[in-house]
Amino acid sequence: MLKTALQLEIEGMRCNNCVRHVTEALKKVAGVEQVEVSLQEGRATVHGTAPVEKLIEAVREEGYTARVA
Ligand SMILES: [Cu+2]
Repeated sequence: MLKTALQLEIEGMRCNNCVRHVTEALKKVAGVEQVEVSLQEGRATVHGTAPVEKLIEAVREEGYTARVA
């Protein structure tokens, strides 16, 4: 069941490798059920129960900037 969908603005993604890094980082966060990342929109949609601070932290650790969209 998909409980909530959070939208994050991601800064710093330039190619599909960046998309993969961000996607994998988000998927590793406890409570995340599904992740969609759009390079064009610079945006990630995250489904699940993970707290937003953990998501932002995970993206930051990969070298990108995230904030709630
Ligand atoms: Cu890249």
